[in-house]
Amino acid sequence: MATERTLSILKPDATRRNLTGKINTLLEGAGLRIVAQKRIQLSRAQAEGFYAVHRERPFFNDLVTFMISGPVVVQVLEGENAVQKNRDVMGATNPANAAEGTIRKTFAESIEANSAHGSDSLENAAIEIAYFFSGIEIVG
Ligand code: IDP
Ligand code: MG
Repeated sequence: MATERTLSILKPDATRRNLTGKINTLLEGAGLRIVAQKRIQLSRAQAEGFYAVHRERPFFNDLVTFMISGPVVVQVLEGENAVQKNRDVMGATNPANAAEGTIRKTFAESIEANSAHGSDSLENAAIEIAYFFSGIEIVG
């Protein structure tokens, strides 16, 4: 397994409930290292651009509205097998289906307000990281 980088977002439901530290404790506990991080307020256009692959899905407009409902923390995680490891720690998209101890099982409010985002492939991780960070903002 290789060292990878992946994009993580702590969503507005997590910042609103002051859960960023608790969530990052789970990520760091799994061996993922936060090598870049910033708290930002997404504009509608920025959220639409980030989720462009979901444009045709029925939940797209609601998702974008949710993602701009408060600040998010965008961060780059680094570690062995980081893309899959982050997904494993997050758990299934729908918290009702997420395994015990995962971020979404523990903290998510709903299938939409599910506390965390994680890139779904190494290829998408590179695209998503570049959407938010320049090279000099990532300190491994
Ligand atoms: P993922 O975040 O687990 O990769 P995706 O299918 O990529 O899941 O969906 C992106 C985000 O869209 C989810 O994390 C969730 O916030 C939202 N979402 C996904 N499916 C639904 C749905 O059926 N209803 C409402 N929101 C959804
Ligand atoms: Mg996804």
